[in-house]
Amino acid sequence: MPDKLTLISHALCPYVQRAAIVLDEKNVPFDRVMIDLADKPDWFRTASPLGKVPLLKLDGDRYLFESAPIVEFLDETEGSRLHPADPVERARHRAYIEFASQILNGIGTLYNARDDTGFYAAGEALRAKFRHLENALDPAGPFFAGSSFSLVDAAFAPVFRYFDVFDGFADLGTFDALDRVTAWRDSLAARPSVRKAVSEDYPALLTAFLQKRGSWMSHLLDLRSREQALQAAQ
Ligand SMILES: N[C@@H](CCC(=O)N[C@@H](CS)C(=O)NCC(=O)O)C(=O)O
Repeated sequence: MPDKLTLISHALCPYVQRAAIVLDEKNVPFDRVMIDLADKPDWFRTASPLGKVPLLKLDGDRYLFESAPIVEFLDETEGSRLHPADPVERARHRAYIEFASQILNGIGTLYNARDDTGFYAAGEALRAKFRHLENALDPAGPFFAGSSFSLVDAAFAPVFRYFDVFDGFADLGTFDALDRVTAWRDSLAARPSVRKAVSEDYPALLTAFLQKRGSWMSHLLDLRSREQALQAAQ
């Protein structure tokens, strides 16, 4: 293994967070290099065949790309295993990591929706996925598979982080009456590795990103800013 790993990152990327969480869970010290995805440097284009973060720099010119192989590599080479030993359970965990990626796509659909119809339809599609999760979770909690933190938890923590920001200005009701999912969300939010995966200004950075989408969500944020300005003037 190289002396120190480097995680090639972007401040808002949920897939980068997966790798950062796993590195921290395994107590692996690492450096971060931030990429401006609107102006990708040449070395990044060479190292990242898909032009995406995360990349994990091992040493010299050796990079790994794609979050799933990156976290599995870390799981195989560092500390105690976060993936289950049983092959069926492991396959199931991989499937739910993909499920988390599909939810991230749904979150993109939500924040890019141009009007209220598209926005609430995207919200309802997300809620249906969380309704499914309510029954897929180990009822004992606090994590996806019970007492042990797994790679599925590392994949879902960045999903829930979006809703921590959305909750400030949109009443989506995504988790209403989904008690297990809500408890899971709370447990993940309190986990030190999850807290450390982003910088303190993450909520402000995400809000600025959402404001610029020209979408229904941008409109809701605009309404909230106007309300706050009115209240401040009173
Ligand atoms: N399947 C990839 C998804 C990574 C991804 O979508 N990264 C985004 C940022 S969150 C990216 O780098 N986008 C830049 C681009 O597509 O140009 C993974 O799991 O690593």
